[in-house]
Amino acid sequence: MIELQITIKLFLRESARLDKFGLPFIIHKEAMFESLTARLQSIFNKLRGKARLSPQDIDSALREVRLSLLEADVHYKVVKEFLDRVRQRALGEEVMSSFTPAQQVIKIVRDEMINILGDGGELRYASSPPTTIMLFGLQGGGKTTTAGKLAILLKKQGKKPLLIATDVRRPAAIQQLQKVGKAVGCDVYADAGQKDPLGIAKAGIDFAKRKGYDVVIVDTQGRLHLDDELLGELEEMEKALNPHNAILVLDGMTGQDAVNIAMGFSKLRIDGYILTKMDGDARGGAALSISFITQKPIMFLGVGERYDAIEPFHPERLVSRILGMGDVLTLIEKIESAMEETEEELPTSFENFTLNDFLRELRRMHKLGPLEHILSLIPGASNVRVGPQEEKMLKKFEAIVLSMTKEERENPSIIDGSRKRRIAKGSGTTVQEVNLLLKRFEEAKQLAKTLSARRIRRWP
Ligand SMILES: Nc1nc2c(ncn2[C@@H]2O[C@H](COP(=O)(O)OP(=O)(O)O)[C@@H](O)[C@H]2O)c(=O)[nH]1
Ligand SMILES: [Mg+2]
Repeated sequence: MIELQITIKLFLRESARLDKFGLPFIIHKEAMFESLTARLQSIFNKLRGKARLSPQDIDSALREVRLSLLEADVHYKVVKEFLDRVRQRALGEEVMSSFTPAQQVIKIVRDEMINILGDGGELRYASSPPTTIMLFGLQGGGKTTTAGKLAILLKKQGKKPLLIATDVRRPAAIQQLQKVGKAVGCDVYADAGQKDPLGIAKAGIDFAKRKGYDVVIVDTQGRLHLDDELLGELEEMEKALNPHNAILVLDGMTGQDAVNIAMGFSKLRIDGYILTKMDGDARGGAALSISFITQKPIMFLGVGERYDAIEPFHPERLVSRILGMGDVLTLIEKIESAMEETEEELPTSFENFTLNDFLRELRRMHKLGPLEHILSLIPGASNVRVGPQEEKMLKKFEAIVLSMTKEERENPSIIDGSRKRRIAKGSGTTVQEVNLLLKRFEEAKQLAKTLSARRIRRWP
């Protein structure tokens, strides 16, 4: 319990500081589900203004929710089912008699969105290795990239994966997979002389057995459009190999098209989906529709071009992001894992926030990864972005604090003009930058205190 409180405090402090540091530098840019999130937030804000909600209030709010979902390219069947469920519960006793009706409605919307998204799917492992994973999908959907991402995930779990290149039709495809393999440190099985994808896959699996690989990831060929020939070939491979995981990789930016493509692949045994490009301007339609329509789980989300940009699919987290609540759990997890690495004493109070705390926080932030990714996880900051300029500034801040003496860090008020010049010189910065850091530090200190109260109250 105490640990949890500390973690939450840390989170609040991280948010506080990021709010303060991030904002002066931020450039607005489209983030995951930005427009859907903005629409829903404005609908909820209208509801929040009312002490009591009438059935008319709820109906008109739900009409707006309906429009925003359709605009986000959510399948109409899903929209209808979702709204039916929300309406039924929202018109029930629990909301009408509540003292916080808007929050009740939001909670219902949240619950039902999670229901619609279904449970996330997980990889199935073979009792005797190698486990086989086949990635299917149209060309450009992200199969090859995702193969590399999965290899990284598996390696992190202590597994030894092997990538198998079976896309023989496109000449550059094998080289592309080899490049990916190199980038993620995973061996690639390929045979440029072979023209039969099934033959290559079988030989690759044999190779994996002989050489002690635990998992093989088969990258298959795709085309720009679904056709019977492609489907026929892939179906033959899928039947012959009977993989432990048959995964369809879908471009999340294509909205309802992704659902149509999934239905097009229904001749194959598909166990689940990976939605890629969820970092861009994905409107959310694919994610919100596909499991409900096809009754198959989403397993992972691809959230960037880098090979570490993949996340296991957690419906409740995605919903929190869609509703603009930020992805608190993901952030807390990240902070916790950064903490484990630092083994530093836990700061437990907002009261004595010194430059030493500040330094530790700066370092922790570097460990957390690119700032813009962290920002996207924070409630209210989900549509802000930070560029390399700002990252550089944070590094400078770190250098400045490092150039201070112990006394100066504990009591910044003693830092006068000559001390500032010394610090600037020592850290390779300017006096103006030292001043900026001190100003930011004061602001962060103030904000950490006030925000700790505000954020707790923000959501039910
Ligand atoms: N932004 C973003 N780009 C991605 C993601 N996954 C794949 N891509 C990009 O999509 C393009 C096509 O990917 P590729 O793996 O070659 O697709 P394939 O034809 O299905 O093998 C490449 O430019 C990738 O960098 C993702 O999650 N986010
Ligand atoms: Mg490919």
